[in-house]
Amino acid sequence: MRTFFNYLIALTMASALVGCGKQSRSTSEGDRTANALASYVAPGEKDEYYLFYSGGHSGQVFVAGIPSMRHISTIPVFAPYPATGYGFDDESKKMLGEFTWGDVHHPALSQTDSKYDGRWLFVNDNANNRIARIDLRDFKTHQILGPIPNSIGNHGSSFITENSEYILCGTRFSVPLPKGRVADPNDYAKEFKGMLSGIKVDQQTGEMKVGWQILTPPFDWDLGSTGKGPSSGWAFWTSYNTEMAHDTLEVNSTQKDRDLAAVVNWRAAEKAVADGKAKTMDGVPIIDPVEVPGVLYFVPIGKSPHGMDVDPSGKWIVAGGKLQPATTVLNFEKIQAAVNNKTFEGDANGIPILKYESVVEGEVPVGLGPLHTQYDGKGFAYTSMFIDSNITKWKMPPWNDAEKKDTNKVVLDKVPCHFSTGHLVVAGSDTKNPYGKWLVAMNKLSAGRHVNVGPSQPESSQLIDISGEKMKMIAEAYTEPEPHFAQILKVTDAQPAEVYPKAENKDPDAVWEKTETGVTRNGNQVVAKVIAIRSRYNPDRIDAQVGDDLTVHVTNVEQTRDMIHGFGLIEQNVSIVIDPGETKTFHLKLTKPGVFPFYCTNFCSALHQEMQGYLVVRNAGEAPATGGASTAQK
Ligand code: RUQ
Ligand code: CUA
Repeated sequence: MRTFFNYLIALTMASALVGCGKQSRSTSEGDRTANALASYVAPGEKDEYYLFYSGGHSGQVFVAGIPSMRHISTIPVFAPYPATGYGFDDESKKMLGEFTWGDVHHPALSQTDSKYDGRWLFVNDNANNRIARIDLRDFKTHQILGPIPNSIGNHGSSFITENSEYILCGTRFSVPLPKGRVADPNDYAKEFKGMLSGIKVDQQTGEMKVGWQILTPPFDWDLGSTGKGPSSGWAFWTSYNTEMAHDTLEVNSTQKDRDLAAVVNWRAAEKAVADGKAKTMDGVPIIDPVEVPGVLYFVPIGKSPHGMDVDPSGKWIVAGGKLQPATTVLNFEKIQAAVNNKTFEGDANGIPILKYESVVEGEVPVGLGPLHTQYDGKGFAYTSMFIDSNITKWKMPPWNDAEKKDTNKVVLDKVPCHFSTGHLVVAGSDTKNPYGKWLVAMNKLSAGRHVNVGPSQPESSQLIDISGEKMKMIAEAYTEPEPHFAQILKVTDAQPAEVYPKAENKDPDAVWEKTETGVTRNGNQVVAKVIAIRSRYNPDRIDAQVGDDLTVHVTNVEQTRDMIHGFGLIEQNVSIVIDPGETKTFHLKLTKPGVFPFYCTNFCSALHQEMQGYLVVRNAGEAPATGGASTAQK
């Protein structure tokens, strides 16, 4: 009896120690249970939202579920990804071009009437000046546009307009233009130029092309967003380095108390091009806003700003000042009045600067290091605080007189984050009807939030419930590096396909019947048309010679959900993956003799291991032992 009693005490103490040990017990037992249940998605149940988050210089987009925060999919975009065969077949190889990496920062879901329409997701590449389109029908990358001409450092992007007419992009870096021209960085202010680009999106196909560009002084354009409602047709970007410094930016670009943000009338830009007011550089119509007034204005924003986010009503625009303990709230109606009445406080390089006092509604003392602001559509804003490591909730205007006089009064709540939050995302914040409910803080430094896996500490993001008056920290999860911005889409607002229907396969090299398959030769061009089906390839032998150009088309003829087959070719650096109903093609220059087995990489059936075949490569002139197998195999 006594022994049992001691055992119980020991057990209680042990569990208390485990609980209290390294973690802080700031969360009470009851809250722990409630929070766990809030993010718990039981086996067999599904998440309510997709979280699409940027994978930074991994070049990929990651999909997690909310509220579980489980990583459920990786969408390769700017880097090869053997798991889905991306970057190995002809089509994706061609999309990647000469690059094997990109730096994804800001995903944007397509919109119709300022609401997510579930068609596409666009992402920017900060590194190689590109924009990619992911189709939400198959969650795959279908187009990579770029490098965009006259544009270097595509960071301030991809900001989508309210009906997905354009993806708007701003340059982080400035260079002498056109690209390829060399000037001395000492002549930065005179010789270097920044650029804002409008990437036109075809409404039927989603196909992107460069529409027009607006030449700017060499400020470093930063984050931005697009207008809606009253600010429909406008877009906004902050900038740092209004000083136009070209070295030691840490010091030299933080001299002025205020930097200039861009206020762009993109409809006016579109019209200026239609009216023939643009010049052409590198094939793109370019507007010089000094010669075409009404397209670009500047507005001063507190020291080294970062995010600039339009609220769901389209009336308020909030900019975060990294080196100022406040966000600046601009009133679009006042911007419009200042534009119309020419309430300027001088100009910068010939571009009018709107008078700060005439357009600002107030500065909100949200804390230190405000970066980005998101909205719940119920009148509240949430700002990420890099230095303070928290999220601050505050009340949007309209404010009463007391609040206007002392904006401390509109700061309502703070929740600590771990650590140094960069972006945050509220579900649907950039639409006119946010879903609200969930906020994800994407933290820049994890500093020991996970068990130690060595010096490279895994990143972490935190799920916060914003449905109540006070924010509630619910869960924390690993996020793939390097998370920047994200978008949250209600699962029911997308309609992904389960297979590629056979009737929609328009690939001229698709084969569906055994009689259509085979290997043919024309000179040194050898073409194999192969069927993949549980659990074999047809044909399962391809004969060729050293020096041949081999083209292999593989069609997965399955029409059953999740019946994926792969095609891994040994020692030839080939990994393609074919979804049900899909045809994929790869090319190979055969340089060495030998017998190279190929096999299915995706577990497809009990006899998946048996799904294999041979590529037989003889030296040129050596007759095939099987007689004619290299010209026709049925
Ligand atoms: S930036 S942490 Cu690349 Cu989006 Cu703000
Ligand atoms: Cu097909 Cu495994």
